[in-house]
Amino acid sequence: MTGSHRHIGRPVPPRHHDRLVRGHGRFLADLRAAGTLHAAFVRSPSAHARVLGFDATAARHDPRCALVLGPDDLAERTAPIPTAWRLPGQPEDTIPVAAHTARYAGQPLGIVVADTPTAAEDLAEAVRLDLAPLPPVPTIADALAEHAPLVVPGAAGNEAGRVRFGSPAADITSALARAAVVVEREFTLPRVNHAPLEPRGVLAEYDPGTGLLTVRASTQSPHSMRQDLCAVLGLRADRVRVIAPDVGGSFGSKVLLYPDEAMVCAAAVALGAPVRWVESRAENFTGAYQGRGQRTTARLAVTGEGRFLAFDAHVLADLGAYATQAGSGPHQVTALTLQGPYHVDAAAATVTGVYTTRVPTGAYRGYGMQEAAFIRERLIDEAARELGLPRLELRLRNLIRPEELPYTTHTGLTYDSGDYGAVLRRAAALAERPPPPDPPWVRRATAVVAAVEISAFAPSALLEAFGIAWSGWEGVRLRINHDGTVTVHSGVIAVGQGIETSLAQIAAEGLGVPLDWVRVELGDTDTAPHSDLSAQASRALTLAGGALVIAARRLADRMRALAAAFLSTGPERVDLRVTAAAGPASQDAAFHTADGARITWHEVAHRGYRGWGRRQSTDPVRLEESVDFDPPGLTFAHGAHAAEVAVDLGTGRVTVEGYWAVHDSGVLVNPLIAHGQIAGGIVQGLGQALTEEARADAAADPLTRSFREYTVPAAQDVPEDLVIEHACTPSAAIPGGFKGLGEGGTILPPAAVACAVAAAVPEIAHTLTSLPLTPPRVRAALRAAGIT
Ligand code: SMO
Repeated sequence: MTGSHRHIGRPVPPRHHDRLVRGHGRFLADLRAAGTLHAAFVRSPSAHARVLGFDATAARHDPRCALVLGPDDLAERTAPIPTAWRLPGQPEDTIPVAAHTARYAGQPLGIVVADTPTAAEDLAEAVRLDLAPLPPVPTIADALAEHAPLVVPGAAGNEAGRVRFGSPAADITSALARAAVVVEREFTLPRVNHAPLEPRGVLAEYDPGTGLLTVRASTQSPHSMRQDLCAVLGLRADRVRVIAPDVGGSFGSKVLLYPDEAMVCAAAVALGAPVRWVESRAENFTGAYQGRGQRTTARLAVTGEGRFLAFDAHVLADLGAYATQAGSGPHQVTALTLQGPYHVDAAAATVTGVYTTRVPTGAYRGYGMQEAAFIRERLIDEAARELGLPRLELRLRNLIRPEELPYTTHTGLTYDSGDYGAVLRRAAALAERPPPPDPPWVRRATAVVAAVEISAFAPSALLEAFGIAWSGWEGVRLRINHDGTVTVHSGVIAVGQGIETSLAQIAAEGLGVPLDWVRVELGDTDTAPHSDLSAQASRALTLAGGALVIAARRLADRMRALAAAFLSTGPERVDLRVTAAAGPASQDAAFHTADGARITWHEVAHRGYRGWGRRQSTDPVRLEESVDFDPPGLTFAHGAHAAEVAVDLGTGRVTVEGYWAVHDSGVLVNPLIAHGQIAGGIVQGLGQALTEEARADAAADPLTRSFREYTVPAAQDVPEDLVIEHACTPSAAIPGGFKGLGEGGTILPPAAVACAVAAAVPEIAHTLTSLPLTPPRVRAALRAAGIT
């Protein structure tokens, strides 16, 4: 029973499933503290206005009211939220908590605290705002128009800085000159809402006696929230504790500290009482940062034989009213990953950040890579059409071959491992099936697309090179307790992805103990190792998991050495075996020698704790290991997706009838979790392909404020044939060989669906450059092409 991989690779049901299904989850709205007061916000009804007055007299005189903080009060109590990732030339590097000018509809201008949530909302509505209107700047085009109103007062314009990655301009020019065909298109990737099942929320408790602020928040990143709270509230790090309870989805929307979250904490400090806020769905649609939002001009140059010569793009990024810590980040990643899995003589992209008077944008699952894949794969299809080459053939001709890895792209990314061609061919083969008989008004086709995914977002040196003020390393603390049970602490957190189960599997595997002896504790800055990025960027499993592999190996060796000493033999002569046992612990683990001597795992731990080691040497026996892991470089997962679509020529409705995905995510720790992650990502990506768009009107007022106007995929929208396969090339950079897979599923669906629609209806292919492919948009294209 000592064979390797008893736990890694097993489809163990995720631990949180049973707990959540039975109603034992503890989400923000489930948390109560004695004497909790409730917060509501005074939000700007207008996208752009100066706040001349904030009159809370009526609210303050109401007996239900505990506190009101308006812009002036907040200015006294808070500093702005710092920005960690800036564009060169960006005029601002903070977001105010105290705003005297509203720059987007829904921006929080003040907070009201009362004894019930309803009272807080009533009193917030009773605050009288005196607003002097300023002209709205709803779109990128409006922002860049001549004499456009300024979003940032005193700035030179609405450009929020600019950066360029990739080949020198001369290389692009010479590649273009050699091209037989140059395809150039403008792409529009609209803003989208993350729509997590659980909106945001904060419960802040301040103890005036100890000066300790304890914040429970539906966040993706407790440590960076603590850092930002310290900066905003002027508090010491040792007096601020941030805890993430169960988090019901985040997808990038809970990465950063928001002004309204900071206001809840400021109110708790002011009152010396617990203050809670649970975001409403409407607030989430208007006040939570959005994803994507880009207009990109891009071109692909190819030879007559279909060899790629150049990718070249200019990304205009709609950052919204402020450049958040992750505002330009996704768009920079679009520029960095445009080349994808292909050979090309030159590749370059410029990113220009643009301020508009809409809610800021930031991270969203797929982080700029979905945008890059859509642009690249559509360009390739358009080039294939112009050259008269089969689309799959054109891709296969240009894919980077496995023997060329490691391969460094023009933007300096070094792809480590995988077989891009094998994965693409497999996806194409899976999708092959005879078409059903369709009525004459239906056109049907399949497309196959490919992408490389940045995972294991680190090392710290790389983040520094990109000007990101965050570290990339991840730490774990692994402890064998006195009774032999195991506790893992990590700074990454669970957001529903199952990381607590995967980490338990890695620890159990490395130590050689039963899985249920391992407990994983996450999400508390008081006990977790430091983590800047935590559960973002497909990195939790690779980095915390990699650290855990190292820690478990060290502790396993130490336990073995101890056991051997107790048995008066050498470590190479003892063998750890897990056996069935009677009693509550259904399994037992013991070290055995060939001649029948044995000592249980529990006893080794117990005697180790009793100080046995001290009698042998001056070092105490330490059954705890802390490992900080900063990998040598990025690890790249990759995948290919095939979509079969049916296009109704009458209605313009696109139905995804089949979907096949092949991913190389390295060594899979838990195939069930891997499947769930990728399937969930695919469905989320299909929503962005077909229905999702966070719209606003000409006054920059949000038009999508609920699930009535903003349609996410429901169960009946998931293709009946949704097939996921894995090719597992272990990562050489990550102990354990893991690669990321949290975002992979989301990256390719818009590209796959749009390319399949282009194949089904080539007459409208050139128009398929904007998402989502809603029936009105497709119908308009069909009509313009004279098809309906
Ligand atoms: S978009 Mo993510 O939370 O890296």
